Amino acid sequence: MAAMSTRDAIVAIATAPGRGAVGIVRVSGEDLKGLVRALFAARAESAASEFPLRPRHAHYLPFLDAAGEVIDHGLALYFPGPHSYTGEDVLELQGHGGPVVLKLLLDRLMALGEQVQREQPAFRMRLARPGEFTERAFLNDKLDLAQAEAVADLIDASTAQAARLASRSMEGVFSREIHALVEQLIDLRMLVEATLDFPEEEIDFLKASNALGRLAGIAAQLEKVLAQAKQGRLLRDGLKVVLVGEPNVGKSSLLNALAGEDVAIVTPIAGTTRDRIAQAIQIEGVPITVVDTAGLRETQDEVERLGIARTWAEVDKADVVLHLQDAREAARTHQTANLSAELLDKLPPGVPRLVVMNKRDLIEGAVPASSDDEIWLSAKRGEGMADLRARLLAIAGWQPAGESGFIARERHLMALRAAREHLGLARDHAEQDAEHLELFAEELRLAQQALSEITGEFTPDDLLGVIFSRFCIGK
Ligand SMILES: Nc1nc2c(ncn2[C@@H]2O[C@H](COP(=O)(O)OP(=O)(O)OP(=O)(O)O)[C@@H](O)[C@H]2O)c(=O)[nH]1
Ligand SMILES: [Mg+2]
Repeated sequence: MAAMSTRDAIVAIATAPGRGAVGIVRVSGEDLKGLVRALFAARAESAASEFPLRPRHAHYLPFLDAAGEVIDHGLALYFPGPHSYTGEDVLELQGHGGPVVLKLLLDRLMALGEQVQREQPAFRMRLARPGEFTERAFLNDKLDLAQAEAVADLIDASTAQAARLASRSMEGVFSREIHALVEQLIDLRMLVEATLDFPEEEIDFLKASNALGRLAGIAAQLEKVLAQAKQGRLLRDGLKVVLVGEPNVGKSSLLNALAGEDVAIVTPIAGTTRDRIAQAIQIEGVPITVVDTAGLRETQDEVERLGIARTWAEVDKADVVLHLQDAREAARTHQTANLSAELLDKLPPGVPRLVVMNKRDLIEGAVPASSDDEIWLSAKRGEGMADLRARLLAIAGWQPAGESGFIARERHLMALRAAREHLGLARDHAEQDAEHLELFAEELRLAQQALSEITGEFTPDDLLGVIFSRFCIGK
């Protein structure tokens, strides 16, 4: 088989698998005129060899198979390049959304592709890889990389807030922040490099041009972008919260309270939960996966032991661990349960742990006040739940940003942090003395390069491959 080329026309079913009211098959290629003519040959004949589809107009037409039988009736849309999603010619067929109909249409298009190839040997058509339409949009400068990623993030968004921020990134809000930083870096670099050509002036350069002041300004702006990017990353990836504790302390009850429905079985029998149960919830638009686990205790029961092993496996992947305890026990002994030591031992370093004193409705006398690392609540009655939600958001570092902000990925945070580091090194060189001007210039260049990775100007091909392969087919 010949290697996949970016010059091949590509085709895919663009709508989700399964049944739906409408299903879309999409084709993109440098020149699809032959394919469009072949598909609507009957219509072209009747209209005296006129091209069958007007650009960007919806045509209601029969889609015919090779024998001239109707596969479906639907809408055909033709977007000649470069005014299309991919920047190439794009053909979209919108038919009825059944898996069989769409497969028939897809097969028909592939067969027509071969027919066109016999007439125009340069033409080749194949099935699209995941994300390949968007990859072409990127390669044809329709979108930069941060925008292309935002397309996938919009599709994958699990809360309305995440979707809104993805949409803003897709419009270029994040990219513009990066461009603004890059432009300032370029200005400063030009100044430095001009000075490097006149070494006798180096000494005065830093002072005269206020290079350090400018650098500080760029660094401050970068901090703001980084802070927003962190919020964007949180909305994209969410937070994994794992509930652990001895049997019967109310972990499953707390999961149900957070989820607002009966997800997990609750009984007074210790050892009720055997397997982990994950439930997606949201708090103020931040997606959170809550994982209920088997209660931790010594046991001879094989099933329960396997469950407990899974509890520890979940703890390993947690962003936050909620350590549940029985409030009565704690109120009586005035100390948190001694399981903490073992838990602390097994916690991956740096994972925040929050003690949750559950069943506070059963304590006699006053309920102790919740603090930053200890929340007193009643999962059963819902008392104190607001404290827990607020605390989880605080641990996540969530700051409601209103309508501003943008979606971001870990990759972007890494690039921003790398840029910040290079700016710091640049400052160190400049502060030492003017002889370090070349090193200063080099760090500015590296900072710029790190930022450009976000928008894709300096992104290696294999990374692009990884990014686009995570898209869905047909996008
Ligand atoms: N009064 C009171 N009872 C509670 C509260 N939370 C849970 N319970 C009760 O405690 C018992 C155990 O609750 P679960 O949620 O099943 O406890 P668990 O920690 O999931 O237990 P395992 O799955 O066995 O590890 C049930 O009878 C619950 O109704 C609470 O806040 N107040
Ligand atoms: Mg349970």
